[in-house]
Amino acid sequence: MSSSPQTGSPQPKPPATNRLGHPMNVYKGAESTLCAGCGHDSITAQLIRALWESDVDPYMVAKMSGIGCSSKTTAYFLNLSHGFNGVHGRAAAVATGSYLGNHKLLHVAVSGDGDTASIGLGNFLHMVRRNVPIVYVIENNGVYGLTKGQFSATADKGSTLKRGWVNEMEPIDCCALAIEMGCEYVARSFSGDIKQLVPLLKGAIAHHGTAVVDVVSPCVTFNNHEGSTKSLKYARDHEEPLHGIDFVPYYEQIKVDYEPGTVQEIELHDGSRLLLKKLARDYDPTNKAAALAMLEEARRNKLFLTGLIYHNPQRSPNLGEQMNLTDEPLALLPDERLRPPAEAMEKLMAMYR
Ligand SMILES: Cc1ncc(C[n+]2csc(CCOP(=O)(O)OP(=O)(O)O)c2C)c(N)n1
Ligand code: SF4
Repeated sequence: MSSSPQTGSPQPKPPATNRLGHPMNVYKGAESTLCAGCGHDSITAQLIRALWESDVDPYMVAKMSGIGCSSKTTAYFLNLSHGFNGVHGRAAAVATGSYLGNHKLLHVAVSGDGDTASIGLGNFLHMVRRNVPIVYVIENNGVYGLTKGQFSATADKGSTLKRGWVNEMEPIDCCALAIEMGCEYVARSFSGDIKQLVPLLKGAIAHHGTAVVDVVSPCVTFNNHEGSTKSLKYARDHEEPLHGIDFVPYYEQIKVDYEPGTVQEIELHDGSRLLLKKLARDYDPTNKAAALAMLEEARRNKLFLTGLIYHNPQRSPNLGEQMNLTDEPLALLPDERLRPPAEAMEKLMAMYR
């Protein structure tokens, strides 16, 4: 006897899919092991959304990173993609090499501010100068998170560490540097600003050359002051361990939603304050000199300017175009097409005899 169709109970809605027919969870990765409340996790969530909404084929992505809490995040999105963790500061270099091997892949590099602005600065600048097509995300928390909070080169002058040390040095502004080096897509945002970050990432994904997205991303370990009952030390001294794992206090992620052209003050987990200024709707991002002047003015007023800071709609050739790369990726060419024939080698050698 056939069972009659059930009536009355609503059918569960199938998950929304993108143009490739994938639900968003196809773009997810492993469970994050970062501290609860870390800004980097918000950026991962926005990257997942931006890749999904951009209909990116997950099998055609290469995720590159160095070493650091930020660099760990490539494991937390796009399970189905290619990925490589390089040495600290070398995301730009390994992504450049990977791009030359297979320029059909979308290259996404995730880096920290220590990674990019200190040890990896030279690599970063040369990636930009060569206009390597890479979505380069800087998860900028002003500290070396993974190695327990030393100042990074983007830390503001006058900011203090948990133990009271004051940063006496001027910060490096990765956006200004990128514009100086010829980058044609430069944006800055805040990790908790979903409305702003997703479209900026989508723009970066669609860009044909290097796209730098510098995202201010709070590190909750700022809150680990001696004497605080939320500190790691306090927790270690007072916890009754159930498992042999580190205790990291739980914090809420900081979320913001504010209008273009306005300033938003944010209190970070350690009680310090950050002033974000969103570029006005009528801001023209195509004027390079004005973009640099705007960044300088923001720096003088201790503001973080957010939005699409610079975009050159007249695109310059990217690295692949400059090098006349074959349409077929080098990685897929058979040996006989990759190796120069014996006569060509002989001719070349003859030139040096
Ligand atoms: C060549 C090299 N130098 C130094 C280190 C030690 N190290 C690992 S992560 C890190 C800093 C990470 O800071 P950042 O790039 O700002 O990322 P975050 O952890 O704050 O996300 C350092 C110095 C290393 N692993 N390799
Ligand atoms: S140490 Fe800081 S940067 Fe690293 S996971 Fe924790 S909150 Fe995030």
